[in-house]
Amino acid sequence: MASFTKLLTSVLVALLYASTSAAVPYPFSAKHATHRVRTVGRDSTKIVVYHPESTYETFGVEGLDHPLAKRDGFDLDDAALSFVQSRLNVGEDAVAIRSSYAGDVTKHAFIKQQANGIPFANAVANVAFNNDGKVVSFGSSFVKPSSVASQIPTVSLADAIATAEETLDGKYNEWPAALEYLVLEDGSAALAHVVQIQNEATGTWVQAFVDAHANKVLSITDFVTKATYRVLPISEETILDGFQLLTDPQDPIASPDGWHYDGTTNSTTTSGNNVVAYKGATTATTKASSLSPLTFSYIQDPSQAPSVAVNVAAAVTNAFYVVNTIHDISYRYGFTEAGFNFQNNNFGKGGAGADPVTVSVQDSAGTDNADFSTPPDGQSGHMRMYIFDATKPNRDGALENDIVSHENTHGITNRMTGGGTGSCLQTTEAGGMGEGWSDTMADWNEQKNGTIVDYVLGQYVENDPAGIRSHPYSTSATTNPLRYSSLKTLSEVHDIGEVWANMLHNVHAALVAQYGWSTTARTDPTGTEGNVVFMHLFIDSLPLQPCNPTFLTARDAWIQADANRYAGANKCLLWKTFASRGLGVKAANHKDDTSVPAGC
Ligand SMILES: *[C@@H]1O[C@H](CO)[C@@H](O)[C@H](O)[C@H]1NC(C)=O
Ligand SMILES: *[C@@H]1O[C@H](CO)[C@@H](O)[C@H](O)[C@H]1NC(C)=O
Ligand SMILES: [Ca+2]
Ligand SMILES: [Zn+2]
Repeated sequence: MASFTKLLTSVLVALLYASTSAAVPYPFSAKHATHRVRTVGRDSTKIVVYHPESTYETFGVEGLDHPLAKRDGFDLDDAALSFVQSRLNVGEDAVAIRSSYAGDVTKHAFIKQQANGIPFANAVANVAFNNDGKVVSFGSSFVKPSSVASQIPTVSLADAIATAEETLDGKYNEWPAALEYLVLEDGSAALAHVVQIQNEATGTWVQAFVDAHANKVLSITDFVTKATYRVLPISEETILDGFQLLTDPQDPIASPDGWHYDGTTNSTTTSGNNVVAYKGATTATTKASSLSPLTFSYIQDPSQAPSVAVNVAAAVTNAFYVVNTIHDISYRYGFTEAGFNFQNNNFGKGGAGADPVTVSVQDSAGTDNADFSTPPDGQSGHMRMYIFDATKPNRDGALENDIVSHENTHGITNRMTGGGTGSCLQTTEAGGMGEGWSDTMADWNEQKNGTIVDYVLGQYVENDPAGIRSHPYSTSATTNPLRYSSLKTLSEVHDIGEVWANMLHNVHAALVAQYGWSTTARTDPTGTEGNVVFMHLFIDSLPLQPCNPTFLTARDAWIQADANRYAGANKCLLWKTFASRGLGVKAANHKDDTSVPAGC
């Protein structure tokens, strides 16, 4: 008994420290789960973004009844609202649905806390149900604020916009403004005007929260995931994969009208329902045109600069192909219209349309980089690909499929986590995992057969066999020694992402070793092979996990995704693989644990 009491006390203390600011000594990484420091504007102002920590519970294969379970018929929104009210002991007026949808094995509702009829931006919840109507997981960052600001703004929207434009060095983009509560680190709830600010030249695209009583920028949601590529010494080796002319690569289920019909017209260029790819500033866009009816066959000439016409067309064509292909693959596994994907026309299948991915190839805003902006469902995702200048002639990021896949996957993870808001991978740890998932999608796509090999990203653009990450992704702990505890010393999101991507590389290898390899996994999600199982768990876990997940809650979401789709058949495989890299049952606060549940 005595030891039990002691354990409880130490757990409580750990939680307290984790949620207060100046607790010393505590690992430097303690704030990764709740904070992120953003540097904004001409004066490099630092804004500390705060998200209350999410609690996360999963309920295994059986699931849990919700209060309306006895009722005839199942209404997703009603069931979710009543569950959250009873679980958190809050009234009807404290909860509102943000979005909801049904996937093939789970139904998802995303909920916002509210007060005085005004929603909270950073106090949210998500509930998932299985097809028996049982609750399978529940994430929540709901708060009991110490004080709630008056719901009547004393600062006008116009003044708030002026402040946001000044602080963030951009322009209000006319997307409708909103009034929301924002929980601050001191426990109070501030009232904020929420406005989108953009700056094309600097690549800024943020949602700004301006205090509606004090007229100052309190926080931002950064829609842009930047790729700060590490430049490593140039070696002699060149990696040039051959081009192929593919005929009708579109998936007829995922893209029923092909890649060139946007719901109104058929294009003869690199534009269609899912993707619009072009080179140039937004003022003078150049798409690649088909040479004969829908034939885009431009032979890239590596001896010439990326800027010569044929190389531009080849790069635009390749980016268009890769982004459409990722659309089609992810669609098959659950990133559908209702699941907040990127399409102009949604064919009446739910979600908000008019948001195909726009891809700016050889964007003039920078070099040696790429980025992807993910605003909420209903606004286009935007990818910018740059030229890399490590070689002569320079190389084009749009010709390296893993870089395009990486960027595109930011759109998938930012949309699917948290119900289409684009706001739920904002803390340092969650942003780090965002980088990890993006590398993982490229890794999954480029494996060739049932022998999962070490994977290196970004070899072509840097002309370097070591690529742009610190280690290859590998099942060998010698080749890649990264573990959960590596987060104690890492603070840059790509570095954190490497830890997560390597764990997932190991999960992929373990599943393929167990179940073999499907050569049709990209278009057929019904297979039982390991690479199919892996992609299901990858996509399924995204809407299950809480807003701003940590390694711990994301791991739990994978294990619950397996309970939902495979009745937990891979529970021990998943635990063992995560535990082998320190993310075992008792892992916490970036301390490794290698234990697995009893029975594994
Ligand atoms: C668009 O192209 C497809 C395939 O070529 C064709 O079936 C369809 O009728 C066209 N639609 C319009 C509106 O031109
Ligand atoms: C499997 O793919 C790897 C590259 O990932 C290649 O080296 C190997 O030869 C392939 N094995 C077979 C049996 O095709
Ligand atoms: Ca959409
Ligand atoms: Zn990235």
